[in-house]
Amino acid sequence: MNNVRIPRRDMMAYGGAALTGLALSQVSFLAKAFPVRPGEEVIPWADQPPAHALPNVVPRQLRWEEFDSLITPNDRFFLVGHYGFPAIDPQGWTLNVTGQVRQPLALTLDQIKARPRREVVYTLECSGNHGFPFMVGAIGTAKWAGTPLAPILEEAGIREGGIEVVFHGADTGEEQIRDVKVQAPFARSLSVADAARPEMLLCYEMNGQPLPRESGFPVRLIAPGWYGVANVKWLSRIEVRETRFMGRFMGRDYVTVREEEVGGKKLAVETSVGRTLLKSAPGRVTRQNGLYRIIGAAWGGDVAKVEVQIDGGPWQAATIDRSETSEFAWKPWSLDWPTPSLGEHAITSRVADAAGKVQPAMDDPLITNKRTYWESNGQVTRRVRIA
Ligand SMILES: Nc1nc2c(c(=O)[nH]1)N[C@H]1C(S)=C(S)[C@@H](COP(=O)(O)O)O[C@H]1N2
Ligand SMILES: [Mo]
Repeated sequence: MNNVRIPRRDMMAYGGAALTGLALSQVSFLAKAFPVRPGEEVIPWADQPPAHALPNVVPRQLRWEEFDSLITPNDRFFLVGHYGFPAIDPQGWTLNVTGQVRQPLALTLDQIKARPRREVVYTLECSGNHGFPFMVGAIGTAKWAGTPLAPILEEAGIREGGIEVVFHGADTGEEQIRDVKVQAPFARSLSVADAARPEMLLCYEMNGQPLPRESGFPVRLIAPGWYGVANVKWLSRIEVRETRFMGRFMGRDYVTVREEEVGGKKLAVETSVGRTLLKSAPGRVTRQNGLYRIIGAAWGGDVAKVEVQIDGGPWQAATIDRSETSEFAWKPWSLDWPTPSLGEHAITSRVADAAGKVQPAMDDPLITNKRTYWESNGQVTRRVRIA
C-alpha cells in the first residue's frame, strides 16, 4: 500500500561506524554554520524508539542521529498519511475555490506556478511528536515554495458570513460517526483571518524539487506557525463555509483534552490542535578527537535561550545557531561536553522565549493535566552511553 517504508536494514544501521560513514558521505547537506565538526563520529542514542505502532500512517521519521543540517533532505523528511499516499495526475487536476465566495475559481498547476512565488523555511512538526514512545522523529525543516493564498482568497471574494476556510485533500477514507458510515476526505479548516495571513502558501516545491508525491504533490497548504496537521496535502478544494467545520481531524482526532481547575473542580477542556508550541530536543551526541558535543534544535516559538541539563545537574546555556533567520525555522543549538564519564547519561533540553516563557518540564501541570498525546511540548530527555 505504501512504497516509502524505510528498508529494515537501514533501520538497523545504527552502529557507530555506519553513522560515521553516513555523516562523511553527506557533507553536501551541511549548512554553513551548522555545529558539525568535520570527521566527527555520532554516538547513537541508547534509548532507541520502539517500532512505530502505525507504520502505514507514519512510514518515515527523522533519525535524530542524522540531524546534520538545518534543512532536512526530502528523502529523510517524515511522512504522515491517514488515508494513504495518493498519486495525483497533474493533467486533469485543478484546485477549486468554492463555497461562500462571489467568484469560484478552478486553478491548474501551471496557473498556480505562474502566480507570484514566495519561499519560507518552516519546521513542520506533527503534533503527536513525542506524544508516543515510538514517535520522536515526526519533524523536519524544508524550504517550501509556492504562491501566497491570501490574494487567491481575495480574488474569489469571501462572502459576508463566510467564517471558515476548509482545505480538502484528495485522500479519502471510511469513517464511522456514531451509527453512520461515510466516505470523508482528509480536511482541516482555518478561520478566514488565519487563512488570509501572508505566510500561508499553496506550496508546489520542497527544497528546490517538485513536491514529492508522499509530501502532497501537486499542491499542499504550508501553514507556518501551525502544527503539521494544518498543512493539508494533495489539495483538491478550498471551501469557504458559514459554519464551523468539525471533521475528524478538527473535532475528533487531533483534539487536546486538558483538565483545568475551575472553582476547585477539575473540568476537561477540549481544543483542536492549533499553533505550534515552544519546544526543543537533544538531537545527537558527537565525538571528535575524544571531545564530545551535544547538538539539538529548538522551535515552535521565539527561541531566545536554550539550556541543557545532564544527569539532573545544573542547566547550562547552549550556543544557538541563528544563521537561518526565518521565524518559522528551528534553531540548531550545541553544547560542548568535553569529557563525560563512562557509562549512561541523561540529557534534557529546554527553550525559553524572550518573554521568559519556558518549555514545560514533564511534571508541569501544563503537561500532566493533558490527557491526550497531541501538542506534547514537554522537555525531552534522551539517554546516551559513553564507552
Ligand atoms: N491530505 C492530507 N494532508 C495531511 C495529512 C493527511 O493524512 N492527509 N496528514 C497531516 C499531518 S497529521 C501531518 S503531521 C503532516 C505531515 O506532513 P509530511 O507528511 O509532509 O511530513 O501532513 C498533514 N497533512
Ligand atoms: Mo500529524
